Amino acid sequence: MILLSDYQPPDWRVEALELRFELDPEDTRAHSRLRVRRRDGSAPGAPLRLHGRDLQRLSIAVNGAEPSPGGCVEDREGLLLSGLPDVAEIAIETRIRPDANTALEGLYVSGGSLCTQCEPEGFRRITYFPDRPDVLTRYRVRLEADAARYPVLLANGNRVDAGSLPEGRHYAVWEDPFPKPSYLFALVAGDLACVADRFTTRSGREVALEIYVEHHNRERCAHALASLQRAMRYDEEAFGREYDLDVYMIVAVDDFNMGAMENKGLNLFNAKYVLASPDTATDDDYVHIESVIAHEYFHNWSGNRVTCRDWFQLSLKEGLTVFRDQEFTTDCTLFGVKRVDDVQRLRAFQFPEDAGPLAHPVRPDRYAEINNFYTMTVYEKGAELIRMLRTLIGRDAFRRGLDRYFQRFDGQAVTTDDFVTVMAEVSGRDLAQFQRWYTQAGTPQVTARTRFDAQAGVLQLDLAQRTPPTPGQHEKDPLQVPVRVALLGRDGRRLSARLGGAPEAAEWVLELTAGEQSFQLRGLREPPAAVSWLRGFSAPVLLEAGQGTDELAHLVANDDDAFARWDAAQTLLRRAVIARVEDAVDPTLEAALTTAMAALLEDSAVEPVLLAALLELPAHRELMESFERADPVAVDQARRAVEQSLFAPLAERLSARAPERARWDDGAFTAEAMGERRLLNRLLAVRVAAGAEGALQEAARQYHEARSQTLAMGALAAVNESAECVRGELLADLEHRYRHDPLVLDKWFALESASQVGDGFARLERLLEHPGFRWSNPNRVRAVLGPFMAQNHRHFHRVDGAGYQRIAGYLERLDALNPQTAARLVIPLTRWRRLDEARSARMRASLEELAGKGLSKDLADVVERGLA
Ligand code: B3K
Ligand code: ZN
Repeated sequence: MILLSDYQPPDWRVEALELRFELDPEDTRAHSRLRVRRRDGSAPGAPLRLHGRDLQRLSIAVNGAEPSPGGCVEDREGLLLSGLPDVAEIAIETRIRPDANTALEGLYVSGGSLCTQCEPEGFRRITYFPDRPDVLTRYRVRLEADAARYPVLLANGNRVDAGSLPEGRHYAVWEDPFPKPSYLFALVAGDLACVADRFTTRSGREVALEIYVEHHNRERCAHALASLQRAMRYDEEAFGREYDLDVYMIVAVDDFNMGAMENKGLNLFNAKYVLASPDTATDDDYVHIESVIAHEYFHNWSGNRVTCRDWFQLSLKEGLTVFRDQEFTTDCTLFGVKRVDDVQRLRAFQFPEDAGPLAHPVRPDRYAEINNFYTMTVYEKGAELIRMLRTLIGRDAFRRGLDRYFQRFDGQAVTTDDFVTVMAEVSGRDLAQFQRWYTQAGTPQVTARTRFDAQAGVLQLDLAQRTPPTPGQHEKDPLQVPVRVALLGRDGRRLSARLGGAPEAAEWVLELTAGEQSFQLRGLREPPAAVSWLRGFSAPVLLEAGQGTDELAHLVANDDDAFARWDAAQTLLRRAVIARVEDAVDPTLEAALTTAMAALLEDSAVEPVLLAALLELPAHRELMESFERADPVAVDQARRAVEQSLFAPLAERLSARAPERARWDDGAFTAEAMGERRLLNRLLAVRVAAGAEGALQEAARQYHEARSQTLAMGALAAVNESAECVRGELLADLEHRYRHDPLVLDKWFALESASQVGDGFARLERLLEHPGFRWSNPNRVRAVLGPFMAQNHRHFHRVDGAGYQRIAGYLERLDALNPQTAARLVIPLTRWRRLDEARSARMRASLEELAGKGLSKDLADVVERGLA
């Protein structure tokens, strides 16, 4: 177990690093030369730790001589060099086999290329080095390889030399002028097409932008390139951040453990987040590509120029960078609905994490395997903390704080405390209590009640907070929670009032800091018809305000805050599903919902994209969190039953509201067009779910006529739970048409695996035997196993536990190849506490069985915490 409290600064600095690679998939030689210097103030005689893993060491020399046996000791972590003078030059040669590397960490083979993934601890699989983020140094890298097989040779920084070598080989030399930690190192060798453009920074620096892909994909890079240019401009305008090298490169590979990696000047990307054309990528894919491209670009400052002192500080770069990419997508692409999308994701994924056995603080204080801490909590909840800081200190102070943070810590490896300290400094506010958000796990539960004194014109708001216990943290302290509120009058407009001594306003941020606290809004001339709580989702909490159906319906009809309006609808919908799960159908509530939905469908002022969100029921994963324990199949059925009962009476209105299909079927990447397509698909899905006449045929037509993949996929998603033969026909067509296109084929795999109709087990087996299935490709494995667990409730949650057993078996097999991906996919099996007793026992039994199998450290860590 690694503890934050054990942190010690490094005893040695690395002043410069030269690397020379003789690249070959079966036998790569890495020659490394480090100049090290004992750090002032380090313990006298402290040895130098070089991390190393699965390396074959061919030679080592200290100042030109072989070290004595006692001076160089090999242990589980790597090498320990002792008796060194205060300055030394260390030369090491290692041998590695990229083609045998299925973990996809370190140097490995994807397609015909050699590529690397070093964050967090992959560099130690390439060569011996102090592989920790607080050791920053300048890199000079020389790559040598066969010229025909690997015509493209890339590393970080600027290319300073290149040329040919005997025997058909060639070389390139790259220098990165910015000191960096080893996790940001990257190299690529391959036969790749380069799609290029330029960007001129605001100070006039010319930057070459280059995207490298397999030759047949060169036509699919335009969107990624344009996204990069938008992100670069936005970072200058919104955050004052400018790019700093002569070239910015992105390489797309098919085999990648996650989305992308922000290596300095040389990002590596899962091809899924680069390649797009309107017929092979949906609007959601376009939006994700744009946001991942932006995210990795934004890391150039929040992560690379200012990096993390240790991995406990991961959210320093990830929370801040997610916040930055969310802002970008809000301002440039999705506008009002982005917040709704993000909250939906947070509730469906982060809240369950925070409420389950894997809960951990945004800044964890211990870990067994750091790879398992790239979580929704560190990323998305981390971004919520940054957003709350901005809400609390105000936009201007926040922006000044960011400037000061980047300036003060440029070139350093720092902590989340350092970040918050700067924000406290610029705002003059005491943020000591706010720091608890970083150290305390669990989603706070906030309850809110109001009392109106008509005579005095005062509304009293009583708030209380409580954070439930999480593993290792039983007692919780109150947090500083910004609760943004407004009041709506009978006519649906906002009411003005005064909070404390502040001037009259129509929206307020209540700062809840105690366990229980009251606030007064004064000067109200009429009783509020509804309270609009937690506007813009001002804090990542579960808020329960005990509002009645009428009040919520009033918000659904009138609230001018998109999030709060949507949230009011979600609360009503959630209640309707919960009632059905508890066998207590609430006809009044369902009728009120139908009336509210009917009114929304008639209201032309509601933007299509928001309407699509308002018509959507809370996700199954989120609904499961409403119960101590629940039968997941029953929850799914109740959810479907509510959908049907709500929308069946609205069939005609739903068709009448549908945007004109031919007009929007062009794949244009504009907010307007994407909103219309989202609504089209949503209305189709709702009509199919409600069993509306002709809806299935309409879906088939939409699929066959679609020019944009958004509409084709919308049709497939709509029919995927239908037992009619149209489902099979459309899916067979998709598979046939795109059998040579891995990214589209992944979607076919995902649809097949998600569907609950027919024999899901037989289908799952066929998918695993499909000629296109490869255990070594994370995208494909995720496409098959992920949707089965997330959506195929009937099979995954079969009462006899057969679904759990199968998945556990597959994960054991996957673990032998790719521990990181296995450790991620096992998470649904850790949710046994939420299930009804029969299923709970069976899921737990599968997890226990898996625990006994000699697993990788990655998988064992999640399984053990899942059982604890
Ligand atoms: N920093 C990388 C994630 C690395 C994950 C390693 N298991 C991508 C990102 O967050 O931008
Ligand atoms: Zn990131």
